[in-house]
Amino acid sequence: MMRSARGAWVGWPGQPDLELDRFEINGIDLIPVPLSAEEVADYYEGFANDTIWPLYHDVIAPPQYHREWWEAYVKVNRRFAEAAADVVAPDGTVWVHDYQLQLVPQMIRELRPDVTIGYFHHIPFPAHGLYAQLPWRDQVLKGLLGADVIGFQRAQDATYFLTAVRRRLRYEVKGSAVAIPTDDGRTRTAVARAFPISIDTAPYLELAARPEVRARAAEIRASLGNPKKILLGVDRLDYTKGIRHRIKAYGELLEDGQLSVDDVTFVQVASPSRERVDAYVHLRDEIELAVGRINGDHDTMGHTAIRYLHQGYPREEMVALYLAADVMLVTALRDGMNLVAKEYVATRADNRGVLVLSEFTGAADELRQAVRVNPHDIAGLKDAIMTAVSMTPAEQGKRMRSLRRRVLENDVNAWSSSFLRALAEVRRR
Ligand code: GDG
Repeated sequence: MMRSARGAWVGWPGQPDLELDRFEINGIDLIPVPLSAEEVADYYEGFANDTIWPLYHDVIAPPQYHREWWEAYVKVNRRFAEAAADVVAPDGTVWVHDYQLQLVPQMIRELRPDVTIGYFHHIPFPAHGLYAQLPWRDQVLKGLLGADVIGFQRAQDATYFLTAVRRRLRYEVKGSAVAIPTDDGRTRTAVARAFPISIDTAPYLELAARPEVRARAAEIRASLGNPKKILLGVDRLDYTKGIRHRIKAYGELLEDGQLSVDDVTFVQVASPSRERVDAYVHLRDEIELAVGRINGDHDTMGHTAIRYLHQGYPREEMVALYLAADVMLVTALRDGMNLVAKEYVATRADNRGVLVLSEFTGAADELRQAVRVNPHDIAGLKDAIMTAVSMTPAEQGKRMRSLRRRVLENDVNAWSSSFLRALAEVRRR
């Protein structure tokens, strides 16, 4: 999309204290914005990942509020806004992404009143009772309202945002439109609504059809001892993903004798994430203790209960895992969308396999034919796992066909086109 729009990509190069000149790659202009090691600690690991992330995910972990983190957030947001304002064409369009940059829309508007500004929020927006905790709640709302279109994953997120706007700022809200008073005594309109994100389906379809990827899936099954059923979880190692709840439910099923390691193996890929944030260090310890206990209690010489992989893999391997899995477990306690659910569905061209999906994911709004779960309800989660493990091929096929139709029709191209269409409509007004 960036290439066809001949756009420039403004972003952090991913290493502290790395100053790079702008450069071009694959026909895209890249504009690096540097961060010092201290800014990575205060702005990124601090305010973005230890204040906003837990607050916006229903305070599953306690958010930390520190004034110096906020100051770093303002400073870095300004740096991004200036970089974007510098490169955007006259009357051009800027599309700002995600919770690390919530002040950028307003900052760009001040620098470049000629441009059209979109913002997309990849994570949930919290209910007002939680949002109100944020010491800088009004500043963040005003930052976001600098955009002409503010996109969320779910209708619920947009509703929570609009409620916060009405209650905190007392701006008039009609449907999805907010009337924002301007300095010259007039009003400007911003639109806030849902644009559920999706995946680029083409590479998943292509990889899933490749003979060597299919052979790798068979090899994975064989290396696990050809169990009757393979359960799979794929997540960044994050407390929002409900990995502990999933492991607990599975461990109890082994304990109760409803499942046996002779028939079933659970593969959990937990890719390393935010390893310098305390909450993530504790989570890793908890999960590894639970996995060690369950494996210690249930493994045999030939079969393992949980094959736990704290590693990242190339996409080919992920697709082979999706193809090898009879049941995909997505049990997030809160998740903006959850792309893993959509990737699993996209790869299942044989219309086999069962998706167990938490109702607290954005994906649950669309993927109605999944086995729905409330991951906090361990008994319900156990029932859902048993339903999935014992589902007939005919029932799997019926559900998977409907899930696939949905994902293949609403892919990431449909998502970006609909967002950009909404922005173009604002511009015409
Ligand atoms: C945020 C929101 C929203 C994971 N491990 C490996 C790997 N992955 C890939 C998955 C998937 C992606 O990372 C994770 O996306 P999710 O959507 O599941 O979750 P977040 O990272 O939390 O993303 C989320 C998303 O933004 C988009 O708006 O859906 O709610 O939290 O694509 O496949 N990929 C490879 N190796 C790994 O080990 N190659």
